[in-house]
Amino acid sequence: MSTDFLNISIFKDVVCVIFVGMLAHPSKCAMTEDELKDFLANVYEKMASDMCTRLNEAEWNYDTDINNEEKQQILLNVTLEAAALQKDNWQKYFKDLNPDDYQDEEIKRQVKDLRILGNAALDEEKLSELTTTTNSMTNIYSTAKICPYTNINCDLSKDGLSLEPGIEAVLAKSSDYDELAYVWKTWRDASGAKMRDLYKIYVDLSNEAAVANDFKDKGELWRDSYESPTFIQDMDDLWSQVEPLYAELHKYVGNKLKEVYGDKLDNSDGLLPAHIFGNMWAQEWNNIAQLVKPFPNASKVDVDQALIDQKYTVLDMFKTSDNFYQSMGLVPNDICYNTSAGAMIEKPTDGREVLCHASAWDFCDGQNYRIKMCTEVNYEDFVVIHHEMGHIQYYLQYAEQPYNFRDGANPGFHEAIGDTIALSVSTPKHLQKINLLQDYEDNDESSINALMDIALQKVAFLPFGLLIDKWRWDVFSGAVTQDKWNSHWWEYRKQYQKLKPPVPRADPRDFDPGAKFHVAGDSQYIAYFVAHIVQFQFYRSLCIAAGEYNPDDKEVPLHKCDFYESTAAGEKLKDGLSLGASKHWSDVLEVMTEERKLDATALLEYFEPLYNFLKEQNQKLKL
Ligand code: X8Z
Ligand code: ZN
Repeated sequence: MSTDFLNISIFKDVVCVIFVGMLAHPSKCAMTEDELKDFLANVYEKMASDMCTRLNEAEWNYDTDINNEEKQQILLNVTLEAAALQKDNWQKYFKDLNPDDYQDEEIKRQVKDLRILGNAALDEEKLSELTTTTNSMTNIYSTAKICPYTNINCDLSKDGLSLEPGIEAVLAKSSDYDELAYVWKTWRDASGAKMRDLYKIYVDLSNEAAVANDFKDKGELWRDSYESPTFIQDMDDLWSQVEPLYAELHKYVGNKLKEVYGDKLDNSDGLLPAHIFGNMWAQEWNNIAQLVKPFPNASKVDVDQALIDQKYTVLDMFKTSDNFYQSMGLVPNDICYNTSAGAMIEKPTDGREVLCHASAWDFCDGQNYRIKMCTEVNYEDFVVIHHEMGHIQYYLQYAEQPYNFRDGANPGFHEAIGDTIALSVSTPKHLQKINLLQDYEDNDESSINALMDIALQKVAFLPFGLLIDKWRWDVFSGAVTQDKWNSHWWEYRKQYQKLKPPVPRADPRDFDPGAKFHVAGDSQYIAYFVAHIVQFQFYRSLCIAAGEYNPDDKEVPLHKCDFYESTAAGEKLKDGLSLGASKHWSDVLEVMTEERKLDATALLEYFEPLYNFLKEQNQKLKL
């Protein structure tokens, strides 16, 4: 979590008049290059960092005790205080700055950033309403509970299941078609449907803030962080590259699920019901791996069992992940999972309601970094730990950058780092090294099984990663009106994921997008789509650096590379991460991969053996 989450950055309230004597146009209060450099380094840096620390502390305290009204009030107060200060200083010093007036590339980049006020552009009353609205949606999402299938008229306060771990566990483990449909529907009734009216307030106020920042709407403001005038087209082009692979996976998995569910499952329209993929949003399908395994008799990866057998604790999983990062010569991550230093790595049992969705925090003081996660001992969470550790490693690597550059090269880079590491960790080769996989025989069949496991996470995710923000861009721009919000959502679910709802949906009763954390929580999502593409570019490059992959030697496929203990790979990663946001992401990508564009070729290279297998199998189905 950084202050961008609140769209606020803060600097010291210095008095403009101190610069006036030196300025050519004192009325505008613009600073010369030297003055601005001096101001940013010696005044703004500390002030912005201190306020960022205060905001993160207030946010942390609230997120880890969300029914505490006092903490909610403190968060609101700090948010308003920060915004008022930011706005005041923006009016005095930054609003008239023009990047073209400066020579130094880094100063130009900082000026571009400083000119954006974000939500602080709203007056106090409206900012207060927007903050309260977003907090209320997050609160609804985090405290929503449903009755168990076996006791549908339960007393929610006593027997209600929350998303983590209760509801997610049902989704992951049950293959009772009707139970899954019940859980799928009741979760949406308890979460999304309850925030539809709040979402309208949120959209209107967010748009108002965006317009005050000279953007057409909030979607355009969000897309600005990707610094690409063709961003929407870029995303569509990436989707075109990967869609054929997704289509084969969808077809193969659909046929396997048909074998499991028989007549209950009607896929005659080419669409599959969204509730049988082991995940509330069908965004990752790894929990149904056992149902769709291509070669059930070949060796398979069952890390869940190994973790249990070896009596792993949550802390052990964090230490194992940290060990991987350190093996590459990266900075130890131990502070972020140290509960005495404030981290929350398990769901509290003291009655507090917390926001369980995993996150990694930078407290902007160069000392405090924390993970907040309701971790369970299973392979899925082991992978999420690596994801969160990637955020922390990024924070640590760019800690020496100025405040404005302590950020990802773009939001997708931030989401990709831990996933890149997890790609290496998830290879059977590595899992054997750390003893989480035994009796594994490496052959063509087990390789396809292993690759399928990764495809169920990564390929299955792609259309979901794209469609959430496609939908929000349409909402923010007004291309879809409130009376069609939910049906528009399902048009995209059908078009991209080829999924349909298991029970009828209707506007205005239902609001299914709100049943997803990032929609309720005002967190942009296209970053994950970008991350799912670029992590394969990173992975391929690190594999080459580690001497684990040679693109000209087809004998050793990309998906078998493990760069554990490779300091050469570690150096490559450091070179990119330490730049933070100081350069355009194309430049950072070049440092890390020698490529300048987002491109799915590395992803396709990685999955090539599986793609060929799926095409061949699906072809047989037709005959
Ligand atoms: O939200 C997350 C991370 C925290 S940044 C756990 N992810 C997305 C999600 O859960 O929907 C990681 C993958 C996609
Ligand atoms: Zn993340």
